Amino acid sequence: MTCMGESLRTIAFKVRTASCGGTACVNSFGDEQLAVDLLANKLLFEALQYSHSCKYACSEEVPELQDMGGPVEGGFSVAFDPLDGSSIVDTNFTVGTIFGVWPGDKLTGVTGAQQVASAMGIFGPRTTYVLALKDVPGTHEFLLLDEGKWQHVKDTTSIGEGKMFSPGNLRATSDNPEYAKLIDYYVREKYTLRYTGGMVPDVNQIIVKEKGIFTNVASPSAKAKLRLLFEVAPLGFLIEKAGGYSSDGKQSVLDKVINNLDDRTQVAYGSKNEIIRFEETLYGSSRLKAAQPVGAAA
Ligand code: FDP
Repeated sequence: MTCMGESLRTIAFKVRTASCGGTACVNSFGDEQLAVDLLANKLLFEALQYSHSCKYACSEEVPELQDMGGPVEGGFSVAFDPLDGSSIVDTNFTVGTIFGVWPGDKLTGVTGAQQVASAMGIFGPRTTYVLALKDVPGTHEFLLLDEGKWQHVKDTTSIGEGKMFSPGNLRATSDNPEYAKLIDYYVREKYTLRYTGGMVPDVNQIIVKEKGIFTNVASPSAKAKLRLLFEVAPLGFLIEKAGGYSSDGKQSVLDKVINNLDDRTQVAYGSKNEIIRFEETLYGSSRLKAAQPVGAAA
């Protein structure tokens, strides 16, 4: 985690100083450089090799297991999305790195619940490192200080109720009537819309504000695009360690077996009642029990 933190510092600097168009970045001399997502990818692989405790690593950019030289016994394997939201780098929105850590040498045939740690590096006006460790309660936020140190600034141990929504893949409402009903419910009930289109800031706000719901639902014409291994499971671990809930519509995303490195899924993260409403509205019932009935969207 320390080595990953080192590369997050460098990535933050690059994100801040690279002048990026949609597909290419240039430095201050006008030379074309590696796009920041590819640079982040390279830095993170280097950090994992340097850590001497990583056996395999793979990333959304290089979705095949790469041997990092660490031990299987007592070592870890890491999956990461080097720069999520690369399509909003040019607009200067917040982007971030996501990674999940599994014990040993397996990243398939495992579930998100088997992670020993997960984290996001968040590159916005401030740089933060938000992480959760299996044996430590809560999800923890560290702020990057000017002198280069990480300062612990917040821990989140519960996600309460509050009307804030982040509706991803909204185009799916055109041919998924249940998703359309859910969105209508949020609008009718005067929820506050907070959506950037970057999964890292959109999920981080639930942890920081300790309320809300993030949805990314599929339909026949707008298929699920979020990857279980690189994005959904690590963020699910952060949300559940923070006292929140996750769902693919029927079960926690942490209980889904990762069969292929490229598996995709729909997902929701949020408070308990929001996840109950999400499951009831999409599939008619929820595995979770609320203290009081929350009611599906009519
Ligand atoms: P992007 O395509 O910009 O990389 O991971 C994919 C992702 O961004 C997420 O960060 C984001 O939540 C989602 O796609 C946005 O999808 P929609 O535009 O369909 O809402």
